Amino acid sequence: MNILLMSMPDCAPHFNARRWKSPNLAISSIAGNIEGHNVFLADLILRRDRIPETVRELMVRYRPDVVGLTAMSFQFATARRIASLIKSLNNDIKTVLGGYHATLMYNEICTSDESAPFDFLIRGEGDLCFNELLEAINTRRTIESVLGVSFRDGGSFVHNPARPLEDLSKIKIPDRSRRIWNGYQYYGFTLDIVESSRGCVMPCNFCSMDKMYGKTFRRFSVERILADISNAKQQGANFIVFSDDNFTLDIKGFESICDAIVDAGHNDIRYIIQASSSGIASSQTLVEKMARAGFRIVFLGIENVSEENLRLMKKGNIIEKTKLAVKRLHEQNIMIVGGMIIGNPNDKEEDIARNYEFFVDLQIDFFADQILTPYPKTGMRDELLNAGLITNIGDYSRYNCFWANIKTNYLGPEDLQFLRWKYNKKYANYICTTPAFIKNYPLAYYYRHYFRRPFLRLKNKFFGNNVGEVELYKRDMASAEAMNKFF
Ligand code: B12
Repeated sequence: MNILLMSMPDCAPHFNARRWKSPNLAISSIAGNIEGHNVFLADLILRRDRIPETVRELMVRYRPDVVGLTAMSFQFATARRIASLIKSLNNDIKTVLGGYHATLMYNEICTSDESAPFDFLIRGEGDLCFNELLEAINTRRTIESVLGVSFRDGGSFVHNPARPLEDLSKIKIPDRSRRIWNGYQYYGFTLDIVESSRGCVMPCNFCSMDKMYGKTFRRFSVERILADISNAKQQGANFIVFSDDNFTLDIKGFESICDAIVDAGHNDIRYIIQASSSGIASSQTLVEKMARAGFRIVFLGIENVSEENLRLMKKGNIIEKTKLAVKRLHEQNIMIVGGMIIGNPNDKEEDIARNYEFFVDLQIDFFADQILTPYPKTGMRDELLNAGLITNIGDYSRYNCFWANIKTNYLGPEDLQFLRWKYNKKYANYICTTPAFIKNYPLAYYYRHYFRRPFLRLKNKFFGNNVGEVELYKRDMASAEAMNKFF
């Protein structure tokens, strides 16, 4: 059979869709584990400007018998539109939805019109499950025997029992050679994704991960991780994002990976990881090894400067650990993307401002300033629902941490939206001026500081149509609103 796997084109507005074009690891991993079929991978982020036309062309060119779609919650509406388009072109093509939204919301999807364009949903890990589903479609086994699948039976869906977590040693490395387009990038580098582990045991209640893996942690073997890096490099990658939710859950394991990367000579490229402040703060040796292995950017879950807010997120008081983690990373010239969550129940404007000031005091290199989002099935959603603080309950297309879907006890959703914009703008000129940034990217710094910014200032002075703050805000929101309109 011909199998086409697609990831969605939707991009969160605070991601620069022109500079950050990431392949999707889920579909590459599933492709690596399909046996005996022709597989094609389409990351639609690479064709954002002409989605309906592209989908039509894909149907003609690859003639798929089965199409698999992956979607996070904010991408689900697009996945439905694309699946509907496919069905309208050829109703015999089988459509399969997988990923976080399908896993968390299968019951709600399957008991509403939202399921109309889908034949199957896969809940949980799909690497081996999808291949079993293909066997069932080919009548080599019964559909009832495929754990983790929901399928149509007459007018309604049947949900097979949940699939136990996979034995990671059985999952082959992703097949990146099946990608049909080039152009993956991160600010001029060629980007790819590799995973070293699955799962997280931390208690943070805003995160969806434990609904995929439970509170568990499994590591791939070092040999498999090296083979995966090597494969990504062969496909041209020179910047790799590790998909692990928290790289520092197993410090000794992480140190071994750093050593193995150096021994294998894979420290000739750059790596980005996500990590917790507590993990990074716990070992000086680890941070030194990370620097040697090529780890250049750490997405650090700082989240907030307020002890009360950290407690509500079930993070514990990590402020001192954050300071130590930042110091250690910067000593090694590793840059930090600081995760910041604003819009906690008791936030006023001054609390939001304090977070930005805290980030500047710490010389955090890039801000990932996000509005608290009540993701489906999270503990945080239940708490906010009970407190009557969720203002958008059902339109998940806005659940990407950019849009305010909540209010606080003092600020409405419009206030929150505006304040995020206001403080993000206030510090826009600070970004890319930190010592770690200058050491990593001196040319980019000098270009921006001595050429681009003065040029833009002059351009604004002579040709800018001097609009006020409110007008500027409205323009920015309108362009964010338009970003994911594909149909
Ligand atoms: C890496 C990552 C990113 C990367 C890259 C994303 C990409 N292009 O793939 C970056 C940093 C860009 C990113 C950004 C965001 N992310 Co993110 N991300 C992750 C992370 C850490 C790993 C995803 C991954 O690659 N896992 C490895 C693969 C193999 O696993 P998988 O994707 O789960 O796929 C498996 C199954 O889900 C299933 N499956 C998935 N799809 C399909 C499809 C089919 C057909 C089948 C059969 C099976 C199947 O099978 C796969 C193999 O087992 C997850 C958390 C986590 N650890 O899972 C969050 C996560 C997916 N992200 C999340 C979010 C919210 C975002 C942002 C919106 C956050 C933000 N505002 O900044 C942005 C949006 C980005 C955008 N597109 O604009 C949420 C999604 C929650 C939800 N309910 O939708 C997660 C779960 C994190 C969380 N805290 O809860 N992310």
